[in-house]
Amino acid sequence: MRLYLVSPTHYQRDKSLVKTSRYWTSGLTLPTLKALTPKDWHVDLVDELLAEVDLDKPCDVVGITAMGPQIARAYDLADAFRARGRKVVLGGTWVSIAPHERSLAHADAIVVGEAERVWKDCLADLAAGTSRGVYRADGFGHADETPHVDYRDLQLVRWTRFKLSPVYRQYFHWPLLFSKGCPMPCSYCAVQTFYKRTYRTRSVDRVLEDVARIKALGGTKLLFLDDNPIADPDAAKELFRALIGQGVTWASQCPIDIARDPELLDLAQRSGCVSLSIGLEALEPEVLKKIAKGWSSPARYEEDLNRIRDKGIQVIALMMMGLDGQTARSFDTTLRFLERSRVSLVKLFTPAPYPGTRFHEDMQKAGRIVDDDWAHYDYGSILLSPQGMTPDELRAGFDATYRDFYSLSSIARRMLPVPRDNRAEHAAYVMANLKTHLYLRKNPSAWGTLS
Ligand code: B12
Ligand code: SF4
Repeated sequence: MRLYLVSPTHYQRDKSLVKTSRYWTSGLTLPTLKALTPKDWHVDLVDELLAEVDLDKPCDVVGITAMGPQIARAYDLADAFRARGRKVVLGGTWVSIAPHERSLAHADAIVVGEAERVWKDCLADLAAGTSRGVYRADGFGHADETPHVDYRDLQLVRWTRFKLSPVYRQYFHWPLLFSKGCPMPCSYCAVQTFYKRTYRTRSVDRVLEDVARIKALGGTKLLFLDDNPIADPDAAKELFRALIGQGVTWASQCPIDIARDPELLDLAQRSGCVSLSIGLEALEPEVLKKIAKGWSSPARYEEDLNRIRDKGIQVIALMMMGLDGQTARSFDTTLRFLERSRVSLVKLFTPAPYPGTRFHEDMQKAGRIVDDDWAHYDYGSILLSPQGMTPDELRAGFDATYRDFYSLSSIARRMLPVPRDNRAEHAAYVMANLKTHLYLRKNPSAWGTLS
């Protein structure tokens, strides 16, 4: 039997597809699904961000993953494959937490939750010409049940460039997982919804095996795909101690709490942490409370970010604009805060009511969702009617904050003087700032594709 695993890209407003010729990392979804597939299946993989999906690929089953706005493209691809007589399975975060009937209209089966415990049954049924429709993974097994992937299956690595170009070797980050899920309650978050606020860590030995596999391919720059690698601080400390001396550097998403445990932050730095993406979201406590993120205590943000920066760790701040309680003045306050805190990069998000989250439920009840087209659930489309500003003010403030943050004067304010430690990493972030500056000058509303 033949299986074709597809990660779609997403549509731009003119219906063209977002494409790129290189990307700085690669998800683990498709390689993991391949590793979970019985060995008598032949498996092909494709990531549409970089390559073309072959609708006429000879295969029996097509498995399609989807996150965020990819879902619209995933449905179109599913329809196209089914029109050609292929059996289609949809799975992933969006499919799992959004209303299932919407996905079932485009697929022979959907997998809800992690594939680990249901994928083999689903494939066996489809091979036998039957389907239960919804294959629901009940509960979550130990995180070590997630198989090792074959890193040669990563779809977004440019192998020849990796071999030949030292610049590309600095650029590409090798993905791995330490933990799965998050116990925190942020109401807008698809991760805690998908994992039902559970949290599990893989054993340190399993992670070190992945590190060894990556190093064997010549990789030393790691990206933990975790959403919250420090939710169990003792487990995180054990991992960080084990990474010291491995000769790797790493980046991850991480809550701000890492700055509030000196031992944890110190170990993170010593184990090779060079950059953290931190969901700060908003600076006003009452705004954060409304999205169940009051625990993040924004009054401490500046001090926290100083501590992280003092360790030579770059900060990528993730901020939401247009939340209830924010006004047109919030753009300026946010920009000044980001500059004072000398944040290396920022990603702005308009609030996105992902179907299945509590935030979606709240906004739907309040009749505030103004755009129900899932193709628009990207970083910056206006999906909700804002309370403290008009939609035009939100659009203008959002675009201006991006433009001003990546202006040359702001880059100088944030990135100079050059720190004593991790100078190569710092130089890479200066370059990333300059490239974003040029990109935004050519494409002022390019927030949908900034990542
Ligand atoms: C890597 C990543 C990316 C990379 C992907 C690069 C690539 N193409 O390879 C980049 C940076 C491009 C990216 C972009 C975006 N991402 Co993203 N991303 C991730 C991340 C960090 C890891 C994904 C991963 O590899 N996980 C490891 C694998 C093993 O887990 P998994 O994907 O969940 O797969 C398991 C199950 O879900 C299931 N499964 C998944 N797919 C399928 C398919 C089938 C057929 C089956 C049977 C099972 C199945 O089985 C798997 C094994 O258990 C996740 C966070 C996370 N915790 O997963 C977010 C995440 C998936 N991204 C998300 C989002 C929203 C986005 C963006 C919209 C931007 C944004 N606002 O963050 C964009 C949209 C991309 C686009 N082009 O349209 C959300 C999804 C929310 C939702 N409701 O869909 C997540 C959960 C992050 C979050 N904090 O909310 N992302
Ligand atoms: S801390 Fe991050 S991953 Fe955890 S629930 Fe909040 S937003 Fe989601």
